[in-house]
Amino acid sequence: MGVTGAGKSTFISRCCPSAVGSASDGMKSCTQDVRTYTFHHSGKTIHLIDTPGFDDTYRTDSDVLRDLAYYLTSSYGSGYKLSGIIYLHPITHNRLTGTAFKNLRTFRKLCGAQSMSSIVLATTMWSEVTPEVGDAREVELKETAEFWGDMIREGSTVYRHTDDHNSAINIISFLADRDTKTVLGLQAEMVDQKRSLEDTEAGREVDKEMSQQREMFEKRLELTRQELEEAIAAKDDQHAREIMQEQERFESKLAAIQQGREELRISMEALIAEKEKRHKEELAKMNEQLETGAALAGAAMAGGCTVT
Ligand SMILES: Nc1nc2c(ncn2[C@@H]2O[C@H](COP(=O)(O)OP(=O)(O)OP(=O)(O)O)[C@@H](O)[C@H]2O)c(=O)[nH]1
Ligand SMILES: [Mg+2]
Repeated sequence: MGVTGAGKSTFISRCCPSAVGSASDGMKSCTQDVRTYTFHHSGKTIHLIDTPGFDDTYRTDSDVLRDLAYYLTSSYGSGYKLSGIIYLHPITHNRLTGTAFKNLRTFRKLCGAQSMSSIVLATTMWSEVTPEVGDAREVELKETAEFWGDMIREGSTVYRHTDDHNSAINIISFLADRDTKTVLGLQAEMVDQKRSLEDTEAGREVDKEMSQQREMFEKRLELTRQELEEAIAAKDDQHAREIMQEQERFESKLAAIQQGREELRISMEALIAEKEKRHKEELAKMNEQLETGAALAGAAMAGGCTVT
């Protein structure tokens, strides 16, 4: 997981080069869906799950959370648990910006306290900064409580990913060798406690962010109403038209926020029913890969990678 452009898809391609999917080329997000990549390493079958980041260019946070929730609850409901979660952060970001910070907050809520020791916090893009700058930023990330400080205290492990195969495999080996499975907070909340997405910690966080956005747009809209009255009184038609166009933009933002908040009101069953067909196909492929993996594991196969 990690913000758009953090290097998630590239990390996966470093683990299994034959899985080179599309990587994003700047600020626009590239990975739109949760996807699984399977490869074999040291006699183990590894499934890497690529995810879109929050604050995605094309989708609302609630839409991204729904996708993650669907994948996480349907796989856990079918008996699959995660060995770990890798959170990537580009060291080129000189501070945790609003987006990165929001992403991290939702990520922590989604994982829950019980999964902190199964998290690897890895920095990417080291070739893009001088060692001094990179070192200083890494120290800031590690020592600031609300960045990575608290998570490290609760058991998360920090790695530098230097954009090559060995560095990616080191992280995979660390998690695979722990031989520990974890249940994320969101999985326990939705599957075991039967809560709807809006009643999970991550759902509440996303809802809170959206509610703040709504307030901001409502305030802006209110200001334009006064401006419009003044423009009409001054018979300034051109300005009045511009204000009305701005109002339309704010109203459509507000409608999208409202829809996003409503979309959080969904249970695990409804999420799964909605995507039942895709769910069945994915599980069938996963089982097929597990069977093939079990057959290949004895031969200590390395390299081959499949994508679902
Ligand atoms: N220098 C350098 N470039 C990287 C590294 N990781 C990724 N990139 C580049 O950064 C860009 C974004 O990488 P992606 O792997 O698509 O990022 P992502 O996290 O999957 O992005 P989304 O799918 O949008 O969420 C691509 O052009 C990559 O080639 C890295 O460690 N170092
Ligand atoms: Mg991607």
